[in-house]
Amino acid sequence: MTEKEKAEEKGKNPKIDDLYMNTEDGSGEAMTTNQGLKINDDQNSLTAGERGPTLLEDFHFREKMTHFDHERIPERIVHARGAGAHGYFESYGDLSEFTKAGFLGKKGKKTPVFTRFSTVAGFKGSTDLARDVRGFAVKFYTEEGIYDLVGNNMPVFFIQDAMKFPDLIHAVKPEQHNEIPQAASAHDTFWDFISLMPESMHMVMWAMSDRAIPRSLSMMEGFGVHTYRFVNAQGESFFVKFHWKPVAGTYSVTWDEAQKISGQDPDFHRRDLWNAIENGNFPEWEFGVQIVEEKDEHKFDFDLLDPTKLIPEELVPVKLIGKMVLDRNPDNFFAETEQVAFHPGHVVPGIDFTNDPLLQGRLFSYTDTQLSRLGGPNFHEIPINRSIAPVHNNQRGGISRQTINKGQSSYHPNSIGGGCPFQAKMAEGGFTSHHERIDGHKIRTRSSSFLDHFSQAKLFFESQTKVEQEHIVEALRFELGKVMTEDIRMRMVGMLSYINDDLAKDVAEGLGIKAINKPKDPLNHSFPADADPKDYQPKEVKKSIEKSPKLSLMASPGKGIKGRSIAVLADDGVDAKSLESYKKALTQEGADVKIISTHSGSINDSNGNSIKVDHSFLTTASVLFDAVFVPEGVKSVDTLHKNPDAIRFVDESYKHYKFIAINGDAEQVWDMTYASRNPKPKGVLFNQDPKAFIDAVSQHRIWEREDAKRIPV
Ligand code: HDD
Repeated sequence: MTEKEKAEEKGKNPKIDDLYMNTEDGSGEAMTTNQGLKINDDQNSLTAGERGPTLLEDFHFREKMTHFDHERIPERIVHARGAGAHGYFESYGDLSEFTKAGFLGKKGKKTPVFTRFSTVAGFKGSTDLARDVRGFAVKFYTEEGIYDLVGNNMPVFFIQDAMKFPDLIHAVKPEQHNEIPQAASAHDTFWDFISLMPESMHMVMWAMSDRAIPRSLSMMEGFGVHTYRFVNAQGESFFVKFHWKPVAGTYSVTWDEAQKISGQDPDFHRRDLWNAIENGNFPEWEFGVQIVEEKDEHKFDFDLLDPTKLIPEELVPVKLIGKMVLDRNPDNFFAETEQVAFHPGHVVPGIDFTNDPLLQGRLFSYTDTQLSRLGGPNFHEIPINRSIAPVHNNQRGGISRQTINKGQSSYHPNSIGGGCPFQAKMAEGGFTSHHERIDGHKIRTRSSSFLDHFSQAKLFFESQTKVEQEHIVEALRFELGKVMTEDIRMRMVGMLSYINDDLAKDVAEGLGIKAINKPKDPLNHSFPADADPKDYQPKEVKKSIEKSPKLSLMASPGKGIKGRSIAVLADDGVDAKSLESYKKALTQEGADVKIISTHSGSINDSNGNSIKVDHSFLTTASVLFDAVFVPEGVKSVDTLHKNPDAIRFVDESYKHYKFIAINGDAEQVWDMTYASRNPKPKGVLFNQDPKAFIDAVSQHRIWEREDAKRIPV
């Protein structure tokens, strides 16, 4: 970004202005050492003679090499692979009845945010399309300090107590002896752990659903997971669950696509987010809350403190209270996306914690992990982590301290410094913890209200559409099929039978398991050594709701085709009118249209105009697009229909339930496909105007296409 562009951006987003203090731009400048000394030769080491050894004196070589040698920091133990963006949060209106949080205050109030999305299990260099939970972490730079909402794209979690987090992560990460497999839960140690952990069954249903393979980061929901607290100015508290609802709707890819995308473009999600922002198609989410009054804490058939449970939206509707827009890519991945440090314990007045044992453990872990990841206790001074609210306290020193604290005293109380920095009264914005009454014994145990492990797993599975249920079965067949230990597969199938008999039966069939053993006590292995296992076994409770349609991805469609990518297959001689009318209409609706041909460079249309080719069949694949259009044009069609890559492109799109538009003589291309054996193919639009295609693509996929699976590509 030039100085001029920077100047133009100034004042729009206070956090971006704050980052400029540390932003460097070398354009038009001389190269220097880190000490500011201008460099004359950055290519050759200082040597003794033309062919002689390098001299120790070469401070420039040593500085350059030393810095390079230390460029890396430890990657995050979980959520290592991620992508982030800047933006803002805008409040829809006054929420002071429930919370005194200023950023949720008056209508239209804007707060800068930085949001990082991530996969959980894979290493930093792994693929975006792993079957995995996605992290959804938002840092609000509020006037009252940093607020971090560190959530996921699924509203529940695998375990109920943070004590088990290291075990869960050791089980899911590549196995310790050979570091295989990368970014995948489909291996023995994960399913070994899960099969002994009935509390994970609800989350397993989510993780095996299409939620784990989103089409785009901007097409997934986000959840705070835990029940948090809102506190208003009168000190009254409310339980609250946080939601992010994508304006673009919730959509996924198929597992076959996900695996192919991982090879074709492991940066698929990261690129999609980057391009959307660069193209001005800013991803947006509405922010919602489910609020429960304190008096209603025990009115549900589950415990609000149990992070393996959600509150069905049919029981407590989501109230939309604001909107987040991501409108600016980072300038530097390492400085911003890699060094950003989130922590569920970063709260502002008006937001507080509950005693959810998973949340309580997280409150320790996040600061602790930054100490080794970011090298010490001053990571809050790293520009991306720096609060835009002023920071004053008596913390001093530590590695890489940036702040120059003035004055003689660094303790409280003091008289030398006039008692400053002073403690702020509540009325001045001083944070006070909610005055919750606590009365109990010091014990290590699990509340018996946490023991219903299957009801919501069942609710989730049974609330999915038929297609989604099929995908869950296929996912489990795949994952458990990769498990080598027979006993683990058997145990898992037995566990599934507690969720739904058909689910267990269908998975068993795929695994060639003839008889399902419904495991008996002890089904749960999480209990103290001296306890009676019987006290810890899952208990079924009476359900207050049989179905929750909102749990289906299909319940939240978006509108239009903004951000979709459409492939146009064309070659020399493509009909100018056919191509242009479609391209114009699709682009106007915000789609990203790419011309794909037999070679890179350019092609000539029927009017002799040169058209830039975005990709050849060699550099792209159907799995990277949402839909495909083949325009007419004698010569173009003649070339394409003889090209096996073009035919495969169309067949594969068909296999993945994508809409296909064929114009005029391009039917010859269609006729060469395997899919054309079906005389009445669903979702293939012959000679229709662009509007019909746009309406179709806005539905995302045509799941009713029964023969899609039969395509042998
Ligand atoms: Fe966590 C990172 C979300 C449970 C310990 N977590 C991390 C990130 C997200 C989440 C989105 C990445 C933040 C970023 O982009 O930098 N974690 C969750 C959710 C959880 C959860 C939604 C359950 C509701 N996490 C959890 C537990 C523990 C941790 C129970 C440990 C007690 N999580 C960590 C961590 C990480 C982390 C090890 C790794 C990097 C980091 O914190 O900064 O401390």
